[in-house]
Amino acid sequence: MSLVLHHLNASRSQRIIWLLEELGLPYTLVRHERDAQTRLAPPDLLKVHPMGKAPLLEHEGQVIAETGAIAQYILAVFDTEHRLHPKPGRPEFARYLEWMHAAEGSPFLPGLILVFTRATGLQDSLLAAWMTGERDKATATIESHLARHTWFAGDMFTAADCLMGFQLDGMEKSGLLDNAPATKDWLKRAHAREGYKRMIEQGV
Ligand SMILES: N[C@@H](CCC(=O)N[C@@H](CS)C(=O)NCC(=O)O)C(=O)O
Repeated sequence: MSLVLHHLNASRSQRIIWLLEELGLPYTLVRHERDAQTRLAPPDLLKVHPMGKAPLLEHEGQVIAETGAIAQYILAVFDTEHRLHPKPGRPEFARYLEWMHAAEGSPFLPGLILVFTRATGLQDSLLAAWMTGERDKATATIESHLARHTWFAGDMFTAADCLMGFQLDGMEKSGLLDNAPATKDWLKRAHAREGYKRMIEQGV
C-alpha cells in the first residue's frame, strides 16, 4: 500500500519530504494550511491523529506520528540497503543516532521556546534570556561538529541530515548563522542535493 504524508506548510514535515525524495520513494502528499493568525494546524489534522500535528504518515492502515519515529519507520521498511541509515558497527552509527534525536532534542528546543516567547510577548523575560543562551550553545555545538565532519553522521549523508536541515534553514533565514561558516557550508552542500531541490519544488 502507498505512503501518505500529511504536510503542514512551513513545518517540520519538510524533513520527511526530503527523506522520501532522497530515497526516491513514491508517496501522496496531503497538504494542510496553518491558521493565518494563530499559526496552528487546522482541525482536519485532528481527524488523522489526536495530537493534530504534522508530520503524520499513513501506511498499511497505520498512522505514525513524531518525525523521528516516521523517519525510522521509513528507513526500516524501505531502506533495506542502508543507504541513509548506517548499520551498527559502521563508524557513523553513533553520530547518526545522536543527531537523529538532536533534531527534536536539546539543540532544537531552545529555538522553539523562543518562538513561543515572542508569540506571547515574553521576548524580554528571564525565560527568553535563558533560552537564548541555550540556543547559542546549540549553534556553537553544531558549528564545531560540522567544522570536523562533512555530514552530521560523518562522511556519509544520512537521514540525520534531512532531520537537522529544517532547524538550520530557519536559523540561516533569521541571520543566526552569520558567525557559523561550517554550518553555512553544510547548508550549501545540502541545498545542492537533488532530493533537497525536489523537496523545495513541492512549495513547502
Ligand atoms: N515532536 C513532534 C512535533 C510535531 C509538531 O509540533 N509539529 C508542528 C509543525 S512544525 C505542528 O503541527 N504545529 C501546529 C500545531 O501545533 O497546531 C514531531 O517531531 O513530529
